[in-house]
Parts: sequence; structure tokens; C-alpha cells
Amino acid sequence: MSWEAPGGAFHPASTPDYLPVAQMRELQLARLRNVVRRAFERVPLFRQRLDERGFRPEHLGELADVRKLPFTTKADLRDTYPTGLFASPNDEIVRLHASSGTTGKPIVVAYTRRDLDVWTEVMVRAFAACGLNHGDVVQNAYGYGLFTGGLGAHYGAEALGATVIPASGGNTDRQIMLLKDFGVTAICCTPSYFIYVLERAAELGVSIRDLPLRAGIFGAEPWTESMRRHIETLGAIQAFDIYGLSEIIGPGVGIECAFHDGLHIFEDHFYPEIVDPETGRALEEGEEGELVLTTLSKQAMPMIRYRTRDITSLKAETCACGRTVRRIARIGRRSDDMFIIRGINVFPSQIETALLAVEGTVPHYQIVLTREKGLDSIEVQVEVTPEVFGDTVGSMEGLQHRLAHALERTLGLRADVTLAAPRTIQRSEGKAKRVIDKRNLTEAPNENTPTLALPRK
Ligand code: DLL
Repeated sequence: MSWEAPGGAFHPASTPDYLPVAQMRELQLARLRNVVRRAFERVPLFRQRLDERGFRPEHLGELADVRKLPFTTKADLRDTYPTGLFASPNDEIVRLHASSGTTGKPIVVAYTRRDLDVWTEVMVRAFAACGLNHGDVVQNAYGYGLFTGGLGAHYGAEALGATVIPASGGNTDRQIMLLKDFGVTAICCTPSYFIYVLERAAELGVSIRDLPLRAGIFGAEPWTESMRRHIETLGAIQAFDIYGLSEIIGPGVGIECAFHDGLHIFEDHFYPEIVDPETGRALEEGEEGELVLTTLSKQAMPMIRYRTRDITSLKAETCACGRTVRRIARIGRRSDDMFIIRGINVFPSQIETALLAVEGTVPHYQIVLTREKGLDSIEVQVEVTPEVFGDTVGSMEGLQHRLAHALERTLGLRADVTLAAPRTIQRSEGKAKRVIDKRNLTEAPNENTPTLALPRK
């Protein structure tokens, strides 16, 4: 990265975020050609799909030709599990991460050394867009591990020159102690978790408002303007929305700037399109639809026209902050049935797979999601067979325990299991309504008041 100002401070104005649009499009076309060629030469599934269309990488004459390329979906990752979409030999792959798949197996993503450099670069640009720089103290409460949140934010904050506290998720009382004792100026975690941190701090008699903390970089799950207002008011911080997904890189695909008017996409690395989620037809700027992303520089696992399932719209107009890269509207919902609880992606089909592996239940179940004090809970109500229902209390308890255990193993989070009597869970006549989400995560978007300066304390 060559965006250092004298004194080592990061200097965002010299990043591609401010490139003249025509220059950005040229760069994107050159990179698109490279990445399509790489995928064609190295990923059999992609080559087969291009062959079926009689399309060759050299047919890419202009950027709009991207629409002629086939989509890639989560099902493709599942079907080629674990390494079928890798485009680099093993000895060039230096990192793997994983995220929930639709069944028992996760999806696996790979990075070369250069991919990690790109990831770090976009995270540096993301933190800089939030007004952070060296001298900041960043508490990173995204989970470290297979989840991309922890390590993605970690290397970005470190490369920016900030002091990183690798707190990882959970252990809330300790998080609050670190915030208080280490002079933390920015925190990275899911928005719902920060609401819980605020709540717990109040119980412990710690006033977050009075700490040096001035920014929160919140993402990995949908959140609302009213959650932002709650966080900013109670914490006296500025809350930034950060977006990303493992398949594309992890956190750092896009981020808000201080104007909070959409999330800037790091377009020199991730090419965005919006399509109709039903038909796949390309939509125009401003129209709401499914975000499709193409990685323009990924080596280990290029993703061509990846169907994110996230619903948003694109805005091309230059932002008041001066960045020329396009923005997406905040993501409030998805076009599939995946939901996110405590930062973990869950598909109802994973729950079904786990339940059916345990004897004594029938495939009638319902998932109830609730939120109390910012903390999400998941209850799985599952119908038992008449035989089990007529059995002893002890055997019912045993079953409940086995189910809870199976769910925890599959999902990586604890779920409350409620056994329901035979034929008590409502049957549906059409598409079964499996998930009852009482968390109120979708609300009409509000006008945002730009908050230019980070709160001074
Ligand atoms: O959640 C990466 C990430 C980590 C993003 C930390 C931001 C901060 P996955 O686990 O693969 O990766 O989940 C990706 O989470 O397709 C969205 O549905 C959802 N998501 C991520 N960020 C946001 C956001 C990470 N800011 C999936 N708003 C995505 C709404 C989000 N949904």
C-alpha cells in the first residue's frame, strides 16, 4: 500500500476510493478479464459453464459483458466442497476460513498471500473511512477463528497502525474492563452484541459514554436505524455499518463513511451488480434487488457473479465525502431463508438436518427468534412421535437433551429445545413458515443526519 502521508498516517484521499469513474471502469475491465481467464483456466466448473455458453474470456469486450457470465451460488460451493472452486495450488494457499452452508457442512474459502494483502488493504481503507488512524486503540470483539470477522478486522486495524486488542467475542464483563482500562477508541463487533455490552456496562455501573470510545464498526448481521440511534445515544459514539461475506473476502467489501448514506463498495476489488432475485435479470441503478459480486483480484478462489442473496440497491452518485466508488443501501433482508443470530449464519435446513438425525422426532418444527437486551435467543419447537410422547418424563428429557446437543454441534450455538405434542405445530398449505422472527429487524429506512466528526470526548 502506498497511501501513507508523511508521519506514517494513512491518507485515504490517495486510495482508489476517489478515482475518477472512467479510470475505475478501465481498471475493473482489465481486472475482470484477468480473473475470468484465471477461473476459466483453473476452475473446472467455471470452464464447463463457459463452454456450455460458447463464451471465452477473450469475448469480454466491455464491462457490460459481465452480464454474459454465469452466476455462482452457495450451492456451487456446497457441491464442490471443500476445495473444488480453488484456483491456486495448495502450496500457494496460506489461509482457510469457513462459513455456514445450507446443510451440515460449512462452505470453505481460501486465500493466497496476495489475497490476504488485498483483504488487509480494504480493511485499512474501511477503518480510514470511519475516521480511524494510527494512534487509535481498536478492541476487536469479532470472533477469531473460522469466522472471517476476527482476523479480517485484526490485520486491517494493525496495518493501519492502530493498537489492536484481540478480545474476540464473548466474556462481556472482560470486554467492558478492557474498554475501560485500555483507553479503547473504537470497537468492532456485531451491533446486537454492542447493545448487550451497553446494557451489561450499565448493570456494572460503567458509563460507556464517559470512556474515550468514539466509534463502533458494526456488521455481520442486519441492523436498523433505530438500533443505530440507540447505540449512538447510549454510547456517545459514532456507529458505522460494515458489510462483507466470506465467499467474497470477509468483512471489508463495503463500509459507511461519516455521512452514513450507504456503504461504499471497494469496487477496484469487488464488482457489484444488482439483479432480480427471481429471474436473475440485471436491474438498474437505484432499483432494489439482489447484490451480485465478482471478485476482481482474488487468486485462490475467484468468485464470478456470486449471488449474495442480500437485498439492496446501488447508488452511483459521488458521495458528499468525495469518494467516487458506488454505494449500496444498508442490507435489511435476504432473498433466501438464512438468518443471523449472534453473528452466526443459520439456515433452517441445517436445523432440520440436525433434528432428523435424532430419533423420536418428526419433520415438523418451528424456529422462534427473540431478542432481549440486545441478546438473541433461538428456540426450536419440534414435534415428537406419538410413541415418544406416551413415554416417561425421563425419556422426553433425554430426547430434549440429545436434540439440544445435536443442534449445538451443527450450528455452533446453543438453542432452547421445546418438545411439542404430536400434531400441534401448525401445518402449512404452501411454503412452510419455519422461522418466526420476533426481533423486529426490518424497519423503514430513515433519513440520516450526517455526522461528520467523531464525537469528541
Ligand atoms: O459476516 C463477514 C463480516 C464480518 C462482515 C464482520 C462484517 C463484519 P459471513 O459469516 O460469510 O461473513 O456472513 C455474510 O452476513 O451475506 C449478509 O447476509 C450478512 N451481513 C454481513 N454484514 C452485514 C451488514 C461475515 N453490515 C452474510 N448488514 C452476508 C447486513 C450483513 N447483513
